[in-house]
Amino acid sequence: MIWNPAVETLPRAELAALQLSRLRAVAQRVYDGVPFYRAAFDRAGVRPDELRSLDDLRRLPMTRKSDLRDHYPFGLFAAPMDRIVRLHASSGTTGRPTVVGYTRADLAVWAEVCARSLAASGARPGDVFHNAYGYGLFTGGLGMHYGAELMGLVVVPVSGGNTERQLLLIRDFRPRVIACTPSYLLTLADAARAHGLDPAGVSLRVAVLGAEPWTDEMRRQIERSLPLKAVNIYGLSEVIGPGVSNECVEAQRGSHVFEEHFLVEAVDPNTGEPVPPGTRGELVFTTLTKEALPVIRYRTGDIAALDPAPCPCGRTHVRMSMVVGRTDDMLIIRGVNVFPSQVESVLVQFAELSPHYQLIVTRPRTLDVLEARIEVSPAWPAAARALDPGDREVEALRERVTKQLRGVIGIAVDVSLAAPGTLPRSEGGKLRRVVDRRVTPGQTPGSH
Ligand code: DLL
Repeated sequence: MIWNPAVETLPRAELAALQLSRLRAVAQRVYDGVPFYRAAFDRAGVRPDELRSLDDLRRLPMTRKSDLRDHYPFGLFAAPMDRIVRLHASSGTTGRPTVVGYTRADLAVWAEVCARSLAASGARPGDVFHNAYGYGLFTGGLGMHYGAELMGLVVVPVSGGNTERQLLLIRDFRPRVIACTPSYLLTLADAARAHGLDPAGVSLRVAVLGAEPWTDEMRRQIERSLPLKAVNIYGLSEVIGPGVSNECVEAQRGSHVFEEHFLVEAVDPNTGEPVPPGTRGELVFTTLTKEALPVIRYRTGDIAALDPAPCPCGRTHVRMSMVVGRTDDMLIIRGVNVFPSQVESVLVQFAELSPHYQLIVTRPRTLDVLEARIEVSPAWPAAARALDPGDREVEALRERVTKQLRGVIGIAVDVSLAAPGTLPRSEGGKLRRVVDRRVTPGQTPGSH
């Protein structure tokens, strides 16, 4: 179902005209109201009234997460505090959180794009909606909440965590739609099985999954274990929260970016130059309507490809591929770029393995070592012997996985198998799958 057909199917030429007039307006607003942007525009030698076509976007300076952090907490706000009605914050990998603000109009836009996302995912008014994204400073819970209310869903604001209670509510309220991180949906599916619940009897038909990287392979795995469609929702706090883009359930070939609010580019992360359609690049967003915290050419660190081709669903808005990684969770191991999603794509090919894994990077002397700890599937007959290195079957599996990983990633990976249920699980939030224990001069070890 298309929630707002007039906008979502707007002919491209009209959409572009709307984008240009909004771009000019937002550029003027930040130039006049936010000293950081005025200085950045001046340094780049560009004035808002010089923006004559959408191509001129490229003349504008880029904004980074560090710029928000440097102006912590409210230094980039473009509206006075008496017009801000909500704050959210995302936990950075290090140090200060990134703080974002919303005016009433911003909240209305946000609810609209989340309603669109839910409708595009296959939710229908009257559906019970189990919202297991975290409520609080994280944008997932409240963002989806108001979008769901706007589109007329029956919202169960369960938030993250307390998996037992979630199962009880799913059994008794019989929601048709769930929203959570993909890793948490797997946690819920595991817990259901452990409680002897038959996944085939689950009422859920639509899962709106995002907030962390996942893959088409993982989607297939989810759709095999539960009788539902797993649909991608993408977003980030700095742009608005969830609802920057969403897959249409009709085609499921990329996520439509809600372009009359969010202008998107894909650029080469090294040069900042645009990459051609269909080529992976770093996504860069300019908000066209945000009042409290507009961002100009905000570098997300997310790597994905854009597809401007018309979509069979009728929506005209450009589609982005699944995010294949972040410029900053991209591990460089012995000079080779490694994305956790590559590891995931290998392990879902093995019926003996579960999708739960952890990557640990160390540097015992001078060379990086990548260790992949992978849980075996409880359904694998040899699962109980997973930790026995002398077991022939276990060792054979380990060798096959090692070989496959080497082929895909291009470097040797030290694989160890773990018993079912022993690796960290999502507690409703984002799961940290990478532990980087390398210490390089001037850098502190951290986890991504
Ligand atoms: O994660 C907003 C959100 C909430 C999106 C609920 C979807 C659902 P942040 O905490 O600011 O905001 O984190 C944003 O999460 O730059 C991506 O790296 C990652 N991310 C979000 N959605 C996806 C996705 C929310 N569908 C960061 N696939 C982004 C891959 C995603 N990565």
